Amino acid sequence: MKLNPSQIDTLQNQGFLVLPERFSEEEVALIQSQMPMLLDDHHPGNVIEKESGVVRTAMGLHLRNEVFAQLANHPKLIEPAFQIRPEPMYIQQVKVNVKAAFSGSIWQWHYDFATHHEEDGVPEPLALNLHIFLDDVNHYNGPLYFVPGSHRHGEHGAWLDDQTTSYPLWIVENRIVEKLIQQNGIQAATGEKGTMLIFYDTLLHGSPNNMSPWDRAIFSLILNPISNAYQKTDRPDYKHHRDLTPVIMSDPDCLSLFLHSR
Ligand SMILES: O=C(O)CCC(=O)C(=O)O
Repeated sequence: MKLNPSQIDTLQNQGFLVLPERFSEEEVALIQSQMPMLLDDHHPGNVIEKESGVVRTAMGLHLRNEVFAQLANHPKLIEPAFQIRPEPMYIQQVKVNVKAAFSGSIWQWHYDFATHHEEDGVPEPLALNLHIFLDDVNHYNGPLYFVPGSHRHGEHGAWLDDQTTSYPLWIVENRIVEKLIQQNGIQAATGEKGTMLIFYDTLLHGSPNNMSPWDRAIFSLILNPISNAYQKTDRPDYKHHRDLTPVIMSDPDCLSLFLHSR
């Protein structure tokens, strides 16, 4: 489950890495099967879309559900994370960005560190974002757009947009985005369900509305070195968990128990 040298190279050069067929169909089906009850449970970690009223993102999931508790320690996610950052890390955030058919809305151009730094006082851009596609992601159902190599430009200048969507986000001005895209291009991260994505904290990214008839749910785990922990606790725990217990890698079969009991 380790990354090979060429995958590490790609990650370092592009700032992101796509790993197809990382999770099996059965594992994805198990994860997906947990979603209806989580989306229905009126938890404050469920953030509702401004326009449509459907859930935009469901957060704090490892504390709300046993399958997600196991998934957040899964070696397919954790082993490459330790390869990239060989030091104790804590679970900063665990969510599913739902982006439902016809109604899931935009994530503006941003890089995650702006929010982590401004809102939570994280000192350095060392957090890793680890995704799993829970649906097939194509060019039409709101894939993430990345600007390859933009993580090497450091911080891009950001401001807090609490108007465009229901989720306040530190975003990057269009003129800076334009310059970076002219220099580096733009790439959509697409792939079949079960695909994994890893990206760095200063990588410029965003995603468009989902106007298609296809749902596009993506699981996201953010890990941050304990030595680089938050210094502010203004946001709720589900947006940046306070628990600094080091994440440990669970058994590769950690989801099997649930698979066999279905
Ligand atoms: O789910 C998406 O489309 C984008 C999410 C994102 O950019 C983020 O969580 O930082």
